[in-house]
Amino acid sequence: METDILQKNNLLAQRNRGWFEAKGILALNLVSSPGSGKTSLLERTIRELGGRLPVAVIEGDQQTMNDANRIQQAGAPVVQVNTGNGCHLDADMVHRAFRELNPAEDSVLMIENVGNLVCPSLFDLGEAKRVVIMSVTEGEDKPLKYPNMFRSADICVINKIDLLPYLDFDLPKAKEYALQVNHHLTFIDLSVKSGEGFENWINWLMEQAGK
Ligand SMILES: Nc1nc2c(ncn2[C@@H]2O[C@H](COP(=O)(O)OP(=O)(O)O)[C@@H](O)[C@H]2O)c(=O)[nH]1
Ligand SMILES: [Mg+2]
Repeated sequence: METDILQKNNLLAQRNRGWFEAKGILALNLVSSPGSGKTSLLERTIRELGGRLPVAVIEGDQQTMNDANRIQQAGAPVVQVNTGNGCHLDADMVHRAFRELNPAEDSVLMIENVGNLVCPSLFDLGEAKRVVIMSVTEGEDKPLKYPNMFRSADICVINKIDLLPYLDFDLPKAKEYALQVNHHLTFIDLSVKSGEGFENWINWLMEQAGK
């Protein structure tokens, strides 16, 4: 039964990928533990990109409209998906949210997945790139504990580096562990709060969008 669900999801994800490509939309799937800073990263990205690159957002959470409200305040169109008991977004939810959102051609579609490092790793949403966000308050061993998530990601953002002076977090070790499970992974260290390293994220986004 699990394989059936995943196979069906993969087909729908491929269909999403076709829709995104047809409209020239760069779709990114943001995955992380709760609280690592996904919504904060999106808020600052929307503000910093300004008119350079339109951003639309699909927000996934089990409950509440909180993140959608934050994104709306930041100035981007957003659709909130509540998954109830579900611990991840799937391709069909994204398809329906995408139709409602109807993002502009040549824009970026940010999909904030439900916060946890387990279920979202199994479900392709049709994204071009999967971004795993880790924050320095989480401990450096998370890639070893949740290898599927780090294996399925294309890039790893390490957030909250403003807190490094107050913690024992070993940044090189965290990267070494992540590379053990996925040797293709690349890293962007940044602080959404202070802005340190943020230009590397913006540059990566522009490059992915072909700008
Ligand atoms: N110190 C610090 N706190 C941050 C940073 N980025 C996010 N936060 C805080 O982390 C908490 C969780 O952020 P949020 O964006 O809601 O995380 P999400 O659950 O992954 O969407 C909030 O209190 C943010 O203000 C950062 O770079 N540095
Ligand atoms: Mg959030």
